[in-house]
Amino acid sequence: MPDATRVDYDGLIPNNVGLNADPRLRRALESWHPGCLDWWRERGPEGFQSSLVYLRTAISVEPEGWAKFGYVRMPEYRWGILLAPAAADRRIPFGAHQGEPAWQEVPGEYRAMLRRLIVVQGDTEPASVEQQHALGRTAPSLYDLRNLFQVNVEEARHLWAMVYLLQKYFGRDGREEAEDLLRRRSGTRDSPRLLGAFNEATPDWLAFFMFTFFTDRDGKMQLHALAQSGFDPLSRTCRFMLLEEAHHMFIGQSGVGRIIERTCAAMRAAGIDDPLDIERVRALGVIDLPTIQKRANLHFSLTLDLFGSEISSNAANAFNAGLKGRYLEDQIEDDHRLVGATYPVRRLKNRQIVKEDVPALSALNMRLRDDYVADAASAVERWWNRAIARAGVEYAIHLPHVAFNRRIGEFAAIHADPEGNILSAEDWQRRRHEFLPSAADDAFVVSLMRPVTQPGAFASWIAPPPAGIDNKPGDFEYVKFSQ
Ligand code: BYC
Repeated sequence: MPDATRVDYDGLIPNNVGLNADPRLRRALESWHPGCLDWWRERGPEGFQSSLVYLRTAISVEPEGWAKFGYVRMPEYRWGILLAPAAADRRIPFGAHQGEPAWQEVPGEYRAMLRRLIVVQGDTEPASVEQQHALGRTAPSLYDLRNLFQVNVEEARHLWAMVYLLQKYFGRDGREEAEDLLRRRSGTRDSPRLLGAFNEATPDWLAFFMFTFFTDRDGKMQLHALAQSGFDPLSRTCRFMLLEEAHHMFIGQSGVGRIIERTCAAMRAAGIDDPLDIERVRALGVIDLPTIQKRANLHFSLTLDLFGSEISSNAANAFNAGLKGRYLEDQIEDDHRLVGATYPVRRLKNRQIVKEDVPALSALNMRLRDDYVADAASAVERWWNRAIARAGVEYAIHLPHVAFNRRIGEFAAIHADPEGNILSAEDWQRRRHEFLPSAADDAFVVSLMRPVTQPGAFASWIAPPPAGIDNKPGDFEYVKFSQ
């Protein structure tokens, strides 16, 4: 087995998986690479391809010092294949095979299920880059522009990570799936991305920050669940990806936090006490808090759909097979097989939302979703509501009920308000823009999106960050445009 702590940085593809000793795999990856670059040029960031961007690149798999910072042209970014070091004598932590040695090769009986999980995960990575394609044109600062590009190159690296697994472990059909990952396109009718939220538009920077707050947080939960996998290469890949994911959520929580901070400061300076006095707040060139709440409602509900249905035999099978575990499975104290266990799930019964105990195995999507909701709710308090309270404004952002605005699962059949009260179709149509952004709300946000490209300057609607990336000073030139 190659020494996983040593990263080979000399070849075309930096890696710690011993690519040099595996010519068949190296050829497969090298022949996929040009198509990936074509995809990047076509659907990656629009413009800026020859700009120098101050980016973080993963260079090691040691927790200390795993990345370096420096100016890079994005197409020259070193998209490496990096797996967290193997744990000695790792065992399958859950399911019917619990306690057996972790698989180093694909278990034949679970091949299709495993491939599906890897393909779904892989599909989200290029999808998010496509969704964010045009945002560089309207960045509110060079700092934010650099953060967008950092997210984009790392999502592309995560695509590489899943393509590595497909090409190394799934032969010809893995190679075909790898091609398909470059063929599908977010938001298209003929060849959409696999999961709903990854076909939605990201039309402005508030949407980008909400996406990295809510949807990247789903990424965190799903990667944690896959990091528990008994298929060791998947586990190690996801463990390393989680290192990068943390920064993406930071960008989301601090991004919205900075918007809130700016709004509240402008309201205070103008003597506006009522956050619902939307017209006056908007006239200050900042985003009113109720619009931020509506955007949070939208992105939260779209993201809840990514957890699948309330009752899922797919999730039960993946757990039983030892392929996908629970969040922090290795810290849970139970039998890790869930024999006879139950879990309380909110369900729709006779048009009422009720809690019902169901077999825990079939409720695994909901358990992960509950962990997600708790994580998101605490981040809302910490990053957003504290900023509002600090400014002395009376308002709080709340996460809506899980039945609100759903397309997947039982609640797709009903309409509910953010408190979880069921609404008739007429009431929903009449009131939906109390809860979700209207075309006018969106048009207002888009009207604020003007590029700010002077080092150290920020758009009117967002506060500067308290600290720079890699401790750089406030006027650091994070992106140097091509001449
Ligand atoms: N849209 O049994 P069910 C990230 C399908 S984000 C469309 O309830 P299951 C990132 C489902 O495929 C994390 N279809 O669902 C973030 C199934 O179809 P089949 C991504 C959907 O399978 C930001 C059928 O409905 N990773 O990394 O238990 C930027 C019945 O479904 C949807 C993963 O998701 C939907 N929303 O759970 C960049 C982890 N939901 O198979 C990156 C891997 C369900 O019967 N994926 N369906 O034809 C999984 O674990 C599971 O596939 C899901 C669904 C959790 C997504």
